[in-house]
Amino acid sequence: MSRRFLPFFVLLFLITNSCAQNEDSLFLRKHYNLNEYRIPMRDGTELFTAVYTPKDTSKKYPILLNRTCYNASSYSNFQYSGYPSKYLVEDGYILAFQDVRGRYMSDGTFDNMRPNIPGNDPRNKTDIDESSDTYDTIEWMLKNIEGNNGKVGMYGISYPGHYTAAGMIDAHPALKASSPQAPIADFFFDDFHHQGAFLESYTAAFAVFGYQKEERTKEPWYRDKLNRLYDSPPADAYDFFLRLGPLKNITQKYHYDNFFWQQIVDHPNYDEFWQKRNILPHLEHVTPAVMTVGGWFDAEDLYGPLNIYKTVEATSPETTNTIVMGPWDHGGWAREKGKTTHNHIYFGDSISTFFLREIERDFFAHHLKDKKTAPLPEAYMFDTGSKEWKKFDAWPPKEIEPVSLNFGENGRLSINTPTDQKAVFEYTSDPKKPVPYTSQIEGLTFTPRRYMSDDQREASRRPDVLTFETEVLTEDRVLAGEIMAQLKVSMTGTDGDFIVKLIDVYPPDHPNYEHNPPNIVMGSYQQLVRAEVFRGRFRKSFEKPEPFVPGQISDVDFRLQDVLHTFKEGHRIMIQIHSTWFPYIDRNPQKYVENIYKAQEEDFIKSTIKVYGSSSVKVGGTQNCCQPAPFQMEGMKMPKD
Ligand code: PG9
Repeated sequence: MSRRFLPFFVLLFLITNSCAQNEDSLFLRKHYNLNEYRIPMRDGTELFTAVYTPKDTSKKYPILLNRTCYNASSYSNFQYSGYPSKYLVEDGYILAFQDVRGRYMSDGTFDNMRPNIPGNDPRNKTDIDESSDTYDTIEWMLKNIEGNNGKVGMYGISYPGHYTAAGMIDAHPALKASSPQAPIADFFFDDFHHQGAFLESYTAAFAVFGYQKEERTKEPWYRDKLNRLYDSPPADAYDFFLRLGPLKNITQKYHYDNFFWQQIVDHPNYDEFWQKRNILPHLEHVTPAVMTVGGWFDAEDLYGPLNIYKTVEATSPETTNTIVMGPWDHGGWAREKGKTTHNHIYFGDSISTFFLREIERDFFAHHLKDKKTAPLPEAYMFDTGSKEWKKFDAWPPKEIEPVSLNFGENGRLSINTPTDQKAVFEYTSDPKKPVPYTSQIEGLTFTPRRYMSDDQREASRRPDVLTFETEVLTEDRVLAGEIMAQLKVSMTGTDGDFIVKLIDVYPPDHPNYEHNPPNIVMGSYQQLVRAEVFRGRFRKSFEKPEPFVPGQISDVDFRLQDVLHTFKEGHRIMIQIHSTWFPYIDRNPQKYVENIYKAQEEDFIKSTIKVYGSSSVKVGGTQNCCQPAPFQMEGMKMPKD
């Protein structure tokens, strides 16, 4: 399709899409009544809750509850954003939207990832947390909302996904179905940090979570703080953040009065502040049926959905527990774009509609309306290489063999065959010329997204990026499950980050996609399948960091998030290793300092890094070697009461 028509089709899509939403809003207004309540919690705090109830009072309906820090009022006065899905609205539910404590129209004080108070029975828990607020809300609604059938479901994407998971802890007996979608599990591994490294690309987002409101409001109270950055947003984030320099300058210039930023600065390690905000250790004896949903290209919360599913599987074997992972970015399944793409890659048509209509709709109808539906598989997973849905009776699947990817001279990557264990691969990492995280010039984002399937050719051509690739595959190779990087490294510096990437290298003659502009050449494209950063100081413990001894060989073992990807015949598998990934990740000074958030300009030094041939990347199945599963990891024990 020539670009000449593109604007017309874009306009047509926007018009039809808004008409569709107007149509759905009209449906909501025609078939639902709306009331707003202030629900008292056990400590007397009132939480604002907007509730739609079906006008047809001849039937009883389940309640679907969404608890959010992003303004329940935005779902009120019959505005319909397309979420929850129109299929749920058409099926008939009591739809409740609640501002969590301390946000918008609710009272109380906001706390990011409010720690769960472990242990006591929810009915007489005196301290409050998100679990007790959910329990009290459900108890109140069952008694005060006419026409409910005594069953409750919860759902939510991202932070609301976290609140859905929190509601599963010491759950109210009426809570029968929970769908945490792209849920945050632990802010030291989701969103703001990845494996101990800080996501500098999230700098602007702090404004949303770092100021207490002074009164009940339906408008964001932090807009002026957000505009400290957005008033004149940089067109090139790489240039902007490089010139901005060390993180201490963010404190001085932008977040000097932001309580959440100060907490991050004061807690650079995985100390009790973070441990007690990790939801995973509390997900025990879960009673509602659970369907966790995530996107393989979710740059914000990928750790969360995968590990909430695995934790429930480990702690609550008697619970119906399903995971759905599709070719989406953060929350991508909630909106139908027609052609499902991520950045330059095309995956198929109407994949979100398939999920909303065939999977999510049946999950809630089965557990809340006793509708007879085909049972969901344990794992409903989209293969991002073969571009098809696959069903497994376990995740990671037991029937797909893991592989060991081993490094050899001349950039050779071998599958399962050991290579030259004595080989040494070397690069010099310069924090003044960090490796860009994206091949595109990206401005200031709330959070970056497109990079998750981006082209890695520019990176692979840099001298500070080690690149290894297999021979051309003579048959399809499916990689499915967990990934563990096992690196043996030494350095001239005393600290360092390691980024490991798993990449699908397209054949030189691969055709371009019509949804891309002509300059996006898919021949020889190096599609990012999975990448993760690890801040080397945490190689022995996330709670107690340690410097490296220059020249001494150290083990750096860390997890990347799971994959399901068929590397097709004619493609190659590639691994890249480097030590900066900017400005997605902040720069490691490479000289060990107690707190990188307070590092000075002069602390940033070049470091020559050696990666030894005995390193490897294990892909597939369950990887328990070297590092236990997240909720079993040292430093993630249940916090002391
Ligand atoms: N998990 C998402 C997020 C949290 C904090 C900062 C930026 C993004 C979300 O709740 O949308």
